[in-house]
Amino acid sequence: MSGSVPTGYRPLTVEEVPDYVRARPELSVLAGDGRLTVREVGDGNLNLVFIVRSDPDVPGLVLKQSLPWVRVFGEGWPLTIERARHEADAYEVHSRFSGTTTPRYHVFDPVRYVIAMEDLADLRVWRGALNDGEIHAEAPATLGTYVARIGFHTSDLGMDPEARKRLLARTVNPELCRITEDLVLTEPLRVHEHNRYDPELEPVVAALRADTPALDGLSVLKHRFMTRAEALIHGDLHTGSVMVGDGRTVAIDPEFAFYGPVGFDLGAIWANGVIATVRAVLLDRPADFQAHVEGIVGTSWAAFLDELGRLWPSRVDTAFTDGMRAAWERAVWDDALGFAGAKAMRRMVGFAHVADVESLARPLRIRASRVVLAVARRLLVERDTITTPGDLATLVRAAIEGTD
Ligand code: SR1
Ligand code: MG
Repeated sequence: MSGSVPTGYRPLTVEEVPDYVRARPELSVLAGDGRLTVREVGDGNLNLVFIVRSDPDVPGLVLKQSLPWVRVFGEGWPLTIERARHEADAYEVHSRFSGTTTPRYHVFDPVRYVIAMEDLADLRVWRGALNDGEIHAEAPATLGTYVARIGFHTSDLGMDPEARKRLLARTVNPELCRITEDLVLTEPLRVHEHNRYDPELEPVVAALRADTPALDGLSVLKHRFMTRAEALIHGDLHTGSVMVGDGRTVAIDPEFAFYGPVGFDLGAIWANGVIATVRAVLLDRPADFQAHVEGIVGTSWAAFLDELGRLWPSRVDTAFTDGMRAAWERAVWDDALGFAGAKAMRRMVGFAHVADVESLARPLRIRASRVVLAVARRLLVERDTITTPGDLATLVRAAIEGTD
C-alpha cells in the first residue's frame, strides 16, 4: 500500500492532538488532568512525533504517526504508513525481554497509524549527546545486551521454530527493507540522484564507484541483508535511534524491524561509533571522551558475547552445539564489521547524512569524510584482517593520521 492510505487516515495536527487524546480514555489517563500542551518534535527523516503533557514539567505521553511519504523529502517520495505497525509490533515483541531498553509502548491506532508510547523527552538523542561531548558510559554495553537478547529470544535459539516462522511471516517489512537495500546497500556506490557530498570528495567517491572489490563487498552484504532471516532485528540502530539520560539507554524507532542478520544492528552502532570517534579525534576532544567513543565497538561486542553466553544454556534446541555458537559469533562479527562499513559509507555520500560530520566546518568536514570512507572501504573489502575491536580502533587512528 505504498503511498495509499486506508479510509479514516489523515495526518494529525498539533491543534487536534488534545481532542484525539481526550477521545481515547486509555490515552487520556496517561496525559493527566487539565489542559494539554502539545509540541511536534519529529526530527527524524520520516514521521510526526508529538509530546503531549498536562504539566510541562512532568512526562505525559508521545504520539508517533507515520506519514504516507518520506518527511524530509516530501510527498514526491511515497512510503507506506504500515511502518508504524511494524514499529508497534517490534516494541511489543522486544519489550518481553529487553526491560527498560525498549520504551513503554501503550497502544497502536490502526486507523490513524499512531503509536502511543512513553514520553522520553527528559532523555536526549545519543547522537546529539555524543556531538556535545557527553559520556553516557552505560550506553554501549546496554545496546550490546539488547542486540544479544533480540538475537536469542526472537531466533531459533530462544523460540520454538514454528512460532518463530509465524512471527517472521507476520513481521515481513518489504518497503522499509527496500529503503535499506537501496539507500545503504546500493546507491552509495552508484551515480544516483539521492547521493550528495562535498565536491572535494568527488575523486575518492568516483574511485570507490570503480572499485570492483568494494562493489563486490557491498553486494555480498546486500545479499546477506536480504537472505539472513535470523532474528526480529531493530533494523536502524544508529545513534539517532537511541535515547540516553539518567543512566538509562533506550532504543527507539524500530520501524525498519524485520527478520534479518543480527550483525546488522551491531553494525549500525559500530558505524556510528567510528564516525563519533573520527569527530572526537579531529576536534581534539578530552582523552576520556575519545576513549569512550573509541570503546563503543569493543564494549558493545563484549556485552553482546556476555549476554549470549548467559542465555545459551536456555536455548530451546540443544542440538545447537557450543561449536555452532562459536561459528555463529564469528559470522555475526563479520556481518557487523561489513554492515558498519556500508552504513558509515552511506552517511558520507548517500541520501541521509549525520550531524557528527555535517556540523563540522570545512576543511575538517572533508577530512572527516575522507577518513570515514577509507575505514568503510577496509570494512567492505579487508575485514578479515580485523579480528578484535582493538584492530578496528587501530585502523581508525591510522586512517586519521594518514588523511589530510
Ligand atoms: C528515506 S529514509 C532515510 C533513512 O532514515 C532512516 O533513519 C533510515 O536510516 C533510512 O535509511
Ligand atoms: Mg528512524
